[in-house]
Amino acid sequence: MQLYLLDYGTGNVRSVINAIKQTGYDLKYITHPSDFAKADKIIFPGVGAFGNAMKRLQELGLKDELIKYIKANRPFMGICVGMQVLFNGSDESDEAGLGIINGYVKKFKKTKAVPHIGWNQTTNVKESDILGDNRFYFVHSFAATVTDMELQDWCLSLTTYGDETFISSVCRGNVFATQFHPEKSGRAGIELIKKFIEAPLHEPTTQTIPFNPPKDGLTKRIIACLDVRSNEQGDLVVTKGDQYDVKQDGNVRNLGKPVELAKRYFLEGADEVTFLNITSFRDCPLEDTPMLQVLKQTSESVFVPLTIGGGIRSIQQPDGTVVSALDVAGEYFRSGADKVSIGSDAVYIVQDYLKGNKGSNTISDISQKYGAQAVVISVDPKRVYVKEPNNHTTIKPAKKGPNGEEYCWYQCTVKGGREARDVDVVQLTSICELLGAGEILLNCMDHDGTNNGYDIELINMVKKAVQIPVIASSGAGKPEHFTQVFNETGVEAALAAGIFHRNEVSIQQVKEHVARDYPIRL
Ligand code: 1PR
Repeated sequence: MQLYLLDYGTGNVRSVINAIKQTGYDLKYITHPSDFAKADKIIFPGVGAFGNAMKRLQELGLKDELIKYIKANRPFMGICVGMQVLFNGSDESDEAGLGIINGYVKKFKKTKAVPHIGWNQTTNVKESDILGDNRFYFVHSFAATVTDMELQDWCLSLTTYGDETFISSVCRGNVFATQFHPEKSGRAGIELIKKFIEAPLHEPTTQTIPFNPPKDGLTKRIIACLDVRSNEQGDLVVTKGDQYDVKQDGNVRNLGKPVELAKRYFLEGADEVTFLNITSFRDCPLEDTPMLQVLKQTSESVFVPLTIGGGIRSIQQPDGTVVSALDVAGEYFRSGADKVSIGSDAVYIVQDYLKGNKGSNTISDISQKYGAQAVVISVDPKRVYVKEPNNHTTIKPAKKGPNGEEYCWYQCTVKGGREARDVDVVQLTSICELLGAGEILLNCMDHDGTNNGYDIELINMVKKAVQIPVIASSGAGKPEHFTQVFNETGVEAALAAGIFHRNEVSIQQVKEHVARDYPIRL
């Protein structure tokens, strides 16, 4: 059996390759239209945006052969955009799809946070050897709904997000595709890929189970964060600051090795892992960036989404050439990142935007090429107390300032909190959303490393300002803090670092506590 992977050269396909390797099977790559004839099975991991995927298939001369291959009912598995392109088209682009399924992919209504990011439940509407009801990792803003008989014929499972039920997988004969990412869905996902590889050939099947919309099963996400930098001995270590100060007695705190810790958190049930390169403002040639190696190694054994932050900006190489931020991000995606997080550059972009410069920028560029879901904005705000409301979004906090100030606003910083800018969190996050960001990672310099709980007032302010998912960060000290932040702010995810690194609280303990009130992947 010869398995082929159809890679059209954008986004993170490393994870799919690693997931296939994990099943014990080998793969080859479709690089030429003649390769289709040699393939027994094809996996098409569509990553990025719909229009870009279709354009690349056309440019590589693969589109027509792919259509012929699928219409001949030869074994095919599409993933995410690899499923969406089977349809006639999508709200995301004017490019036509492959036209295999006579239906259309639509944008989610903004009655809930969009993109839909996280672990949600699939419910089968057909008997299937390949897919049972299970929880898988989704990340998308567009989806197909069951609108007519043709789609019912294709629909294998349904999933509900908020007020919308959409098709989470399709199957007809030997053509199978998922809206979710099996390669990012832990053990359940690896098993699914293995089943596709080992499945015997099938004839088209018909619907057997009634179409009842399932309940929304989206879980709250618990994310482990690793701040990474070199220590005095030159070793790359996971460190952790108190209010961003990572040194103790003059030395960088060393809490472990990045790849080993990430693996530990995956095995302990983290829903995602985030790496932040906290000394990224120092210049370093792109090929020497140590985080690229960390990602490559981590993605070999960690099958949940990986975010990389720190240094997503243009880089001047030693020979004077400049690598654009878009190309830097591309290098991270190819090394195994599913999302990149932009910190300092997001503040500079918003400052420019406020001055009236609304031209192209890193956020829109990455979003257009790789999809909004791949662009996270990491915010490093500091609370500033004032006597009177000023021109920034100001609140009256529960506790007054040190000099009896009744108001405060949250000022954005750059370079890991080293410099403050005249931009507040509401300006930053709402403008970044407008420019194409898909998620906010909301740190808080005042609460970082304190173990006193999240800054609920800050998080509420940002949550109200944007429609995209928000990850609460900084200050978690016990499982109750996670439940509290979900209850009091409605955020989609909560991140912690210190308590996990110091083994004070386990991811399992956090999840068991949150599971009392919310769906959670245990
Ligand atoms: O500006 O795009 O190069 O990105 C730099 C990235 O590095 C930003 O995401 C910034 O948040 C991060 N960073 C820079 N310096 C530090 C530092 O600590 N000295 N990390 C730093 C700060 C805090 C979180 C931490 C949470 C949870 N990030 O990483 O994990 O606060 O901690 P806790 O649970 O222990 O309280 P760019």
